[in-house]
Amino acid sequence: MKKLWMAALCAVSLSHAATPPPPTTWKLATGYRAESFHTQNIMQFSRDVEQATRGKLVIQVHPNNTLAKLNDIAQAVAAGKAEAGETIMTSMVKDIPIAGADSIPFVVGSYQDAERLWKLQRPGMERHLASRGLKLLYTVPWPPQGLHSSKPIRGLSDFKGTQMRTYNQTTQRIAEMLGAHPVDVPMVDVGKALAEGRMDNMITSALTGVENKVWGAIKYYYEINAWFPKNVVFVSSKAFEALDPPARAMVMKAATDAESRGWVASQALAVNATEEMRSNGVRIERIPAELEQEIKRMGERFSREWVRSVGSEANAIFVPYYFK
Ligand code: PCA
Repeated sequence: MKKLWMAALCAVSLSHAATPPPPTTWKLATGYRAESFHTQNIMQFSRDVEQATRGKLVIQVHPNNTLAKLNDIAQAVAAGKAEAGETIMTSMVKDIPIAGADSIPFVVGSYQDAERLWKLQRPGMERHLASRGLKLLYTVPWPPQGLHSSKPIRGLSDFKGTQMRTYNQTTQRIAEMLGAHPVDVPMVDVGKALAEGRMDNMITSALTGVENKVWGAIKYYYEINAWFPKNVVFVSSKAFEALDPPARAMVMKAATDAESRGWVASQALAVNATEEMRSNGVRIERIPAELEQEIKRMGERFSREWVRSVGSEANAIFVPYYFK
């Protein structure tokens, strides 16, 4: 009898020893839809982390502004409302001016240049995020930003008085320079804003056009390749440091993989999205050469304003970008 009891006790304590501790769970907030390629990439990142840590770290993705609004995500993570987040880097420019370096018109004209710029921008971004209690994990660019319009654009006067959709300070300033009225519309509401007649044109990727099926109202798309903005994924330093060193290394490895995967996906989608716009009846055209010159001059004015207002940190990025 005594033996039986002993055996039963051993079995109980063994089963206790075999029960793994509950996983650490991170909530990751993003302002984009679950189907967006950025979010899909985050979901793969989350699966990779879960697999590498054997289920010890679970990252739950909360898409579509449900946990925090796109522009508030960095603050929400810093304040501990979520452990991790993704936002478009330019949403941080008020706090971290160099976050805007990737949205200066006509600086970057290709993915290669975008990558070069990111290498120069990354150390400063890491430092600024760290001082706000955030650890940068990775970035992925949106496809190049083009001009979508309901009417053909032949000259600067075609922008005058139009409702131009904006998504950050850069696009707002550009709308002002063009003499249009800026209308702030989150990416996920673009279809609705078009249907309600609240906007006539916008500068964003063809991919965002496709995701929002803009072809009911948008009839023209001009591939002006204005800039390549990036989304950035980060975690609270506190949550990151609470992991043991092997788990931290696994998160960083998964982040590096997510960055490479995302850059490749963005490039492939850029081509497909323009074709999809075309096959839905949107005319893909070139803007007249003279207008292109005028818009580029505006871009230069914008960069001058930007470098002047940001100062030495801007020079630290652009001097090597242009001269090395
Ligand atoms: N789509 C996002 C940001 C850049 C892009 O291509 C948007 O339009 O809000």
